[in-house]
Amino acid sequence: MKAQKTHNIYNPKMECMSREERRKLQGERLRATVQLEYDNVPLYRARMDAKGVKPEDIKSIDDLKLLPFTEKTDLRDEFPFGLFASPKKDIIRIQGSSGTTGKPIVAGYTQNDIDVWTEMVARAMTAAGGGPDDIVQIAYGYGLFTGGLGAHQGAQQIGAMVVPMSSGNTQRQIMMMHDLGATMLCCTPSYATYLGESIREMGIPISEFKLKSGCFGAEPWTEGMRQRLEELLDIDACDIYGLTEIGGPGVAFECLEKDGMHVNEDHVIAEIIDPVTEEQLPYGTPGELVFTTITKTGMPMIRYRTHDICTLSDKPCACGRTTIKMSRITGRTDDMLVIRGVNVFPSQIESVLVGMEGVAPHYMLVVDRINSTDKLEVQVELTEEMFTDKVGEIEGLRNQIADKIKSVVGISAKIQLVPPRTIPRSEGKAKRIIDNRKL
Ligand code: DLL
Repeated sequence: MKAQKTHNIYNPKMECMSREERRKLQGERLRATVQLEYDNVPLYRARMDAKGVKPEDIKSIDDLKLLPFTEKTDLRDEFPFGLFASPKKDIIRIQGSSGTTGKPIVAGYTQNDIDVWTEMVARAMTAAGGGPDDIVQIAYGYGLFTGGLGAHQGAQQIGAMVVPMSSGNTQRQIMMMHDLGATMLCCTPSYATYLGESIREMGIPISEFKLKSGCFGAEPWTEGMRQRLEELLDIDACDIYGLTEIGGPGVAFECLEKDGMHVNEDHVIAEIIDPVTEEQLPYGTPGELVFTTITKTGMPMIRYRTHDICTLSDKPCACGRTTIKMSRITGRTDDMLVIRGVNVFPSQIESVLVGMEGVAPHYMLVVDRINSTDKLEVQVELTEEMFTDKVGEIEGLRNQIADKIKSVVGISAKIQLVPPRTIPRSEGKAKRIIDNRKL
């Protein structure tokens, strides 16, 4: 049963204000954020000083381009607390995601930040047709990953009945969804599709479920996947975007028009830049998405480079919200993979392999989507010695690599050990990823 196409709006004042009014608000909030960073975060002060910019130079959002960028590597270098702009006693939550080296990057949230984030998700759930009468099953992972707790807080905020399942345990997930009559589902689109396929395999008619819609994100997906998911579960599937560094899910979300994601612009400023020249690009031109938070106090971010590629649009939406919208993410400018919602960098795999006896530092990551579930295969080249003299040890080596990858990256991978010199060598940038998912 699909959601009724009503356009309920959680915070009409903020979501429907005139563009001019919002720009003014963004300018004021940006200025306050920059001051907070300059006064409290040595890295930002040093970067602004190096560019000759002072907080008082930021008078409106047109001055954003004067400010320095922030990268994921900055979070790693300043790990764990170097980018906090508030005293540690005011930080009430840590969330995290994978960094480039296997060490997680963490973000700290004050009570204010949790409130802001909660409202962003509440807006998303309302836009997907949610309200106090709903039973919301959360099948994003709970823990450092922002998906589970983020969706949980938002669902609670709209007064829904929350079912905090976390991810996995598919049979139990389906049983609860069925018996409790969950009306909304929140998880990655690939897991939702897998749930739909499993329901079919179990032979339970979809008419026995009460699901009507859901907020699906944390990984790239396509219109084709949306159609499949909507058919399988007989729901309206809305996209939801976010990242740990900026505040988790809810940074942008689709309404039931399903035509791009509304950016929560009273809390973040979105820009699209050319990833090479770093110049701002106009609406409609694809480029790298950059966010500046303007209401966070724990770990605000200035011009954070997401490396996600999309377009922005200021075309009006039939739902009545006046915010700009971002398109689906069509790719990334770096080599981060998102597999089953988990961020994976080839460098993490490399850190596991380098120095391990019996393997050469040549590897390839092959990603496939089988039965709607992402599968990672890591092909690893054996050394000549291992291949010819120590064949008996190969099975042990395979298990050792698999265990290490699981503990460093957080997901399991199939390990394929291949003979020496079989992984193609490159003369330029090494190609370490074969992504067969056709996203
Ligand atoms: O994935 C937050 C989230 C949780 C979003 C639940 C939506 C739902 P991270 O683990 O920090 O945070 O990963 C962020 O995931 O830079 C994108 O590359 C990718 N991503 C997130 N949402 C989407 C989406 C969460 N809707 C990284 N479409 C981001 C495509 C997405 N990619």
